[in-house]
Amino acid sequence: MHRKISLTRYLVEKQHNDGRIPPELRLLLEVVARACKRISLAVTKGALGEVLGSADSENVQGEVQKKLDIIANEVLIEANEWGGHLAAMASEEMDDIYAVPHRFPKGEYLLLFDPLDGSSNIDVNVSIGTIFSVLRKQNDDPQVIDPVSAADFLQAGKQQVAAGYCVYGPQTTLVLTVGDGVAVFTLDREQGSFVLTQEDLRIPADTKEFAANVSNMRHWDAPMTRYIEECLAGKEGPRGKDFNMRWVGSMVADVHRILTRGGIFLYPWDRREPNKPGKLRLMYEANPMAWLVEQAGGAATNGRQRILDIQPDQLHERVSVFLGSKHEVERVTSYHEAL
Ligand code: P6P
Repeated sequence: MHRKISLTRYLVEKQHNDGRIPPELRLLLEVVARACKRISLAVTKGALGEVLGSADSENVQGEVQKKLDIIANEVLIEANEWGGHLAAMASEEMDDIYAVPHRFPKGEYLLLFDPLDGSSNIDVNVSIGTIFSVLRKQNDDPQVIDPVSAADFLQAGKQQVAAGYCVYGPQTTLVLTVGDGVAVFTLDREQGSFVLTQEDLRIPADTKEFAANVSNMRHWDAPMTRYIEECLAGKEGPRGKDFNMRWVGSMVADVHRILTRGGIFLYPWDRREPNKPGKLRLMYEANPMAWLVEQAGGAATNGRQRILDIQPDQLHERVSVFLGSKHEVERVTSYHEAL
């Protein structure tokens, strides 16, 4: 039975015992966790909190925003802007970056987030979540007074110093990595704190479970179609085993299942919008999830390249995502490379 300690103690130990994270990063992670607790409270109110439904506005992606999308975004901004640990923030819900206002102290970290991923599930009471990624501002020369810009965020995912998500499901669960494995914290609502419930998550290299929106099959290119058709062919087919399918339509919920019991998540390019490399966003969905999956022994590619090696050109750029059990990701990636 592993130790039951709070998130705060876990982070203090990472800071003092392992020298893994500096105090400002520990503060940042505690503030993000506190914001997730507030978002969880708003989410669980549902119709009683008058937080369901559309906000009658669109985000930078051209997607209709839900009221909770905007609430979650505001909670994260307000919780993090005054602490002195950040230079700026970037969000799926905001066109440009949010530089910490002059009235507040500045730090060296850059926080990126999808404040409420899977929001199409909000009104039907299916798990949703907050995804976050932390980078360090590169030119942190105190003499350099230049204002932070979107260009500071355009770093490959392998530059992340922390990444995680909070899934608002039957439990509210925070999953985090600072580069030495993946830890899971469950919210104890009576204490009001996140408690460590799993350490060193490991994803099995093999799986019989895939997560894809198969209704898009006619729009896929050949390697993706081949991979899924082979899974559907089951034990009579080339894979020689039957597969199961799970698709929540909420990346946080699908990735949490894969981190917990294995599987492969696939969201490829498709010909509905051929100019977009995929649906999911690189900086605040694919990168944090890819790092978590790799830290748990899995793999994450865009079909041809390790996601964490991709050098971003734009803050909101999209990417194809294949992540989860290592051997399956390697297989579907090899099908793309064979093209
Ligand atoms: P589709 C949610 O909108 C999201 O960005 C991810 O959380 C999820 O995995 C995906 O889109 C679902 O996409 O096309 O199946 O609705």
